[in-house]
Amino acid sequence: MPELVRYTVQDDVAIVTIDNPPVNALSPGVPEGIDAGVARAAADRAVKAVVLIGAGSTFIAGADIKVFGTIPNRDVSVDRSHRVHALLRRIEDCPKPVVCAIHGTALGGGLEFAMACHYRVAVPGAKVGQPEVLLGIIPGAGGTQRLPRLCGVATAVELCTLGQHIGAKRALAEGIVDHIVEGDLLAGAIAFALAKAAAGEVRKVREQEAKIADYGVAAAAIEAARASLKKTARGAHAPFAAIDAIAAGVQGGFDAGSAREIEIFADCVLSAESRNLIRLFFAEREAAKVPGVPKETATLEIRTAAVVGAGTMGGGIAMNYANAGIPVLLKESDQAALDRGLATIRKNYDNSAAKGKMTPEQVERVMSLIHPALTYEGFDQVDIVVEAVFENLDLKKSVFADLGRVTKPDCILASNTSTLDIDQFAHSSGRPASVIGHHFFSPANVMKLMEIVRGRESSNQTIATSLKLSKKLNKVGVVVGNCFGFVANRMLAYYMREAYLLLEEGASVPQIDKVMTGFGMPVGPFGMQDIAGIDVGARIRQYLRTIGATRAEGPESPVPDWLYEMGRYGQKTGAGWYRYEAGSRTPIPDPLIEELALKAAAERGIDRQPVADDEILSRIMVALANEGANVLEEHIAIRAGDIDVIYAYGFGYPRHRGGPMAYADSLGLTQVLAKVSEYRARLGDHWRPAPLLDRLAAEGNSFYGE
Ligand code: T1G
Ligand code: NAD
Repeated sequence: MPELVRYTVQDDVAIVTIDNPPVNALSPGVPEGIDAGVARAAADRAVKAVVLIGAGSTFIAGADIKVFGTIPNRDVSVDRSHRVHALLRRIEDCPKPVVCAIHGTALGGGLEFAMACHYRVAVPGAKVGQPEVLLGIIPGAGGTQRLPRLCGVATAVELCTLGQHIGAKRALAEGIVDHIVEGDLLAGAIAFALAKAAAGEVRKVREQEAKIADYGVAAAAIEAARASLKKTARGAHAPFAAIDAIAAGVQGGFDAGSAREIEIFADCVLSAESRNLIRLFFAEREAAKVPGVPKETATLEIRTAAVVGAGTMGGGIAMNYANAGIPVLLKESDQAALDRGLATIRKNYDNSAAKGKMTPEQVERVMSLIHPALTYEGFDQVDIVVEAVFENLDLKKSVFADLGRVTKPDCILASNTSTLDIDQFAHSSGRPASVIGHHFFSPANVMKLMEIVRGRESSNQTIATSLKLSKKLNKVGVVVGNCFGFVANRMLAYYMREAYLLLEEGASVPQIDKVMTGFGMPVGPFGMQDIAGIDVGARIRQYLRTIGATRAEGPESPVPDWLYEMGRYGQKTGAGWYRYEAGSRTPIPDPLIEELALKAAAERGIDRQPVADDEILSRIMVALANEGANVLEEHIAIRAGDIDVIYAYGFGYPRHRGGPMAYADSLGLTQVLAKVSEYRARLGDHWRPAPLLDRLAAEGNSFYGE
């Protein structure tokens, strides 16, 4: 059994080192080891102070998330929490100064252990946070009580409800950290601890009341947070639970607040919301592991890049590279298009600066990394090219033929195509092993998802390099197979099919969008299409008709193409499924859509009737899961978790619901299959159950159990 916590003495200071790779999680044995170390130091007459520090790349990154799945019931959770709270009090009650030395991250239980220490020092690059809400829980080891006492209620509420990690500089300014150590952390922490010992200073955070004393200020911060969460939580409960625990401590004091925290934590950790979010946490890490692509596969260094096409996507993709500090050539077909593309990039950065997210110097630095081009000059030097020209097969094939000619032999050739066959480009380039899809989502500089589309001959090196690069670009990379629309857009076609058909049957555009936002989607299907552009989908349907194909099996509603012919592309033309006042993004329902739906219904011989909200949600979600089952069966997606990660990051699918596949599992696949069969009988054969769904339902299995 490796020693998870080590005890050494240096310069009369006890060093308690946590060594539980990879992230020093508070796995069983770690809290106990820390407890024993501090107790030993307290009893050791030769020791004047204690330093708590992490071995490896980080301090404690929190409780061991894997353990949560083993909590059988509420009583066990409450009992475990009481034991952790008592343990942290023992650390806090140590008569000698206990200093926590932070590098890497101190997250969740890691920050809570740090706050039970009397002082916290950190290196400049350290990060701290209470990200528990991202797992559907709240801080469960006194964080909702000690944090407000260090940084005040407003900041504590912000950190506990948003779950973001903050840097050492801000943590110092907020009073969470007491000192920044430039140079060697351990030496700095020992010096700090000895100074406190010499001064006889021991400070218990639980006794610090100054920052929560003004009840009026605290209550106002709590109410303001509750009000803003009502707009942003999209149905998640944990953020509200975190506020309740903080409020209980502000109103009733540390002990009452701690008791409330323990109760609330128990409710959260056993909730479906937490199960979904924890499953998604591990699914995201699992997505980085691709069967057949060994972990040790050699990757190429990406130091320079190029993007072909500076339109909606090309510009955003170039920004991703510049944001990552990678110089990028941005090539267009003509000066006017190039100027337009650069102007959009500049506007995006100026908007970020206006919101205080970047300084003007930072804007100039990233802009200086984007090099406009009208020729392929310099392409022989770059490590990767991303193609983002019009979604036209022949055009892309000719661009890949050029790229095969002008780039160096090991340059990666990626395409941002939404739907087209990667293997055709690979062939044109003459270097299929280096060709791969890097499918970003609009807006490309914002959305975190990157579908990595492996072609028939994409090499393991190209795939592994793409996965590593996705992290460098601050994206979540998921490897998918090559088929029309890959995973995200292929399933989306069935999501949209049902939305269009429900409209023809009698539902309204605002009703359908309201049902989906009520479920937790950031925007409904029609609002989303108005953002992405009705023209993008229309051009894809036009291309498919030339090859006798459709996006989704079943009746194809003519309404979106009628809007396209009317030049109603959505927000970019001031009208689409909704109307928009000039300069506004607020959707205004348009009676014209009802007229078009009536006309389409008449053409299909449908008598439009009111449609219940339940029917809308069920049809759309069951269609998504059924096609997801086909995508899994065909190995276009490797795991159900990959699909859920794709939908969480690509379309903002509500994370607390786990994703389309986890949601189907929560309904029970027997139920889902019954719904598919019911719709098939009522609506037509296009509702054919996916063979995998059939089999899993028959086995009483689930997508995640598969
Ligand atoms: N528990 C168990 N495993 C963990 C873990 C954790 N807390 N954090 C990471 N791992 C695993 C992860 O699955 C992966 O495994 C490997 O470590 C590397 O992670 C009481 C209740 C720290 C910023 O939410 O945010 O404390 O795939 O790939 O990109 O109030 O991991 O290699 O097998 O993500 O460098 C709160 C979660 C817990 C932090 C590092 N803490 N972790 O990112 O590496 S709840 C968190 C992270 C809590 C208390 C409550 C990140 C990271 P594998 P990685 P990374
Ligand atoms: P767009 O029309 O906004 O931009 C395409 C750009 O390519 C234009 O500026 C055009 O001038 C330029 N171009 C055309 N031929 C060129 C050439 N030979 N050399 C250099 N530049 C050339 O289109 P977009 O929305 O940015 O889409 C680009 C690609 O990204 C398409 O394959 C599309 O399917 C895909 N995509 C789009 C979205 C989206 O939401 N818009 C999302 C994901 C992927």
